Amino acid sequence: MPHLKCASRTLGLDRVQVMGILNVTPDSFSDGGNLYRASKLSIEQALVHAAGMVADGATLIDVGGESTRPGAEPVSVQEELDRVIPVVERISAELDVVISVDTSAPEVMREASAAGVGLINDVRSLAKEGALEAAAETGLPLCLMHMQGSSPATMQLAPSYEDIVSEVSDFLSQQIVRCEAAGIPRERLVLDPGFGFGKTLEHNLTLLRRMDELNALGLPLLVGTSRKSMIGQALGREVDSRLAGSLATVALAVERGGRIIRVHDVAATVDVVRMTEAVLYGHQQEQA
Ligand code: HH2
Repeated sequence: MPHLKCASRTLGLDRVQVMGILNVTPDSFSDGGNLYRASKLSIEQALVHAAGMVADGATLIDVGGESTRPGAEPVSVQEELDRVIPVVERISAELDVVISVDTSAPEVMREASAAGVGLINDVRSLAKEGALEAAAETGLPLCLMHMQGSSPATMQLAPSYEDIVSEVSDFLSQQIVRCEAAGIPRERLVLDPGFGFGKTLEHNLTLLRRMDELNALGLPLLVGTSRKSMIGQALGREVDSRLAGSLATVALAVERGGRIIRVHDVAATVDVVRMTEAVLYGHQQEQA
């Protein structure tokens, strides 16, 4: 049975798992503007939000202290640590859930691992200096994601591909080789096509349509389309009106082999995932 050893917890991947997004950035947990620090109030808010997502069926909580939206300002490592670590410690102490940390910084990987994280999610696929070594040292599973361009600040300037699916696939297989060379076994890896990261609307739609081709890499796929601009552009919807569009992509992603679905709207996503699995595999299997 496919599974990930996430520190003290095991995450079974025979069923699709839902990862709830917990952004600890000033725009998501505002406590007075840009001078965000992990105040008692914001840690409490983060915990309540995480607990709600767990009650709704999330089995992973992805804690991120750096906004990776196109054009987002970079944050210092210290600021990221200040945002993320207290929240990870609190969730780890209070909730029965796998915590993942959405970071590219080696220092954050190390400290988050010590604070109770069970998975490292790096949108830059361990490209920052020292990240590969830090991730290897933690012994944790890793999510490797495709992004065209070296950073979220510039990735949307002029995305271009001959064949997006084979280019994403080639990139991800190179990352597997790189990890294995650094002593990280492939059983510890999760792959992500990186929806919205250096891709136009047509690129994103093609990638989802043909996502099943990435199963040839033989590793679990993580999919993050929730509320993204691909949905805004396809439907002409603002970010707070993208739930239905997001759910359509979830059903398609599950049908095409997605094993972990990263979302903001956990309850609705869990229903769509379970319903899609019931259609694909039958209700008996769905209840097992
Ligand atoms: N997308 C975002 C952040 N982290 N990690 C993975 N593995 N896959 C993704 O698609 C992914 C990710 C997008 O982040 P951002 O635009 O900051 O918004 P939010 O975190 O609210 O989704």
